Amino acid sequence: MAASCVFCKIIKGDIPSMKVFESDKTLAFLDINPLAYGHTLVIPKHHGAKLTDIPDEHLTELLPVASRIARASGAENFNILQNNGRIAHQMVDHVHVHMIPKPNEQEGLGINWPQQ
Ligand code: D5M
Repeated sequence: MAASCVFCKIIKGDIPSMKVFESDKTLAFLDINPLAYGHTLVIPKHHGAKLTDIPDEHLTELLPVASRIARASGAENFNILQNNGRIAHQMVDHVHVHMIPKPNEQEGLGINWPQQ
């Protein structure tokens, strides 16, 4: 845990979030500034800024959880994105995997999220 980290505060419950999944080492919640409806972040509870800062055992659930969320939401088209460092557009210094649905215009949202 890092005292000043916004995602550590979400893990502790000090900042509210729309949680999608939680286990002992992983948390997923809706992105506060979504690029698409259902945009979700999957994070390790172990604090580290970049992927290379996190021990392997804390990374094992990230992609399976992102995959499960994409499947459960019904998103047929989606991007998985993980930024490291400012030049790579990382704004929050706690590792996070983005799951960003890509709605099919002809099918509306194409996903099954409840209204926020
Ligand atoms: O993406 C960082 C992402 O984190 C960006 O899409 C906004 C999101 N964010 C920032 N603060 C919050 C809170 N409090 N709740 C939910 N989502 C949040 P990056 O890859 O670092 O550019």
